[in-house]
Amino acid sequence: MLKLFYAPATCSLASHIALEEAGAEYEARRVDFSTAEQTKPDYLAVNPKARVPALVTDRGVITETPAILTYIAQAFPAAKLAPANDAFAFAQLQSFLNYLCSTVHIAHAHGRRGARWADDPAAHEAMKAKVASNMTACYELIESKMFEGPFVFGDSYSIADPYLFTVAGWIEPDGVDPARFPKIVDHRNRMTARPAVARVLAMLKV
Ligand SMILES: N[C@@H](CCC(=O)N[C@@H](CS)C(=O)NCC(=O)O)C(=O)O
Repeated sequence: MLKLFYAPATCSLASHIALEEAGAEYEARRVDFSTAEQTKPDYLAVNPKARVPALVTDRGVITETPAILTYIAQAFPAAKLAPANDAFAFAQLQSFLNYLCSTVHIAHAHGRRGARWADDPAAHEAMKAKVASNMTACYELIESKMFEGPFVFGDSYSIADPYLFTVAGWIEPDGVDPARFPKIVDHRNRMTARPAVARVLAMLKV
């Protein structure tokens, strides 16, 4: 059975929702950030990157949200979470996932994880000070150029949607004005009404 290593209020939410949407049988295993469990030998044996998510499959461990989401979509084709047999549409999907992973998530991380990039507390403050404006620029691009509606790729719900939902949860914590992004906020609200999303959110509250 698949096993997802996750932590609440992190990017692992996207993979968690995708597993539910796919109707996968999986075990969800919480990693306790309050004790820095992600840095302990037992977890490093699963994911030496010391991060969540990590998805354990019968063929090995998958890390990196875009890779996990794509695996879920391809392992459960009946759920139709990614375009099949359409190289361009699949590339567009990858482009969206990778933008969230490599640009938006990194801009967000500069607010809380500045120690990855600098030791100087003044540099941490300088990085924090840029988060709201950098994230605003990212959401502007998504809202105006990337999001088709009602889902990220028009009428087709895909693995891009739980990932956008996850990243849109950072709007307020990152000091971004949600009123500037009506499409993203509307998508976020509609996502919470999906049974798969509601199940995961209820499970995370326990
Ligand atoms: N590129 C990775 C990023 C994973 C990542 O940074 N996860 C964060 C939570 S959102 C984490 O585990 N942080 C733990 C830490 O920094 O100690 C992905 O997209 O899966």
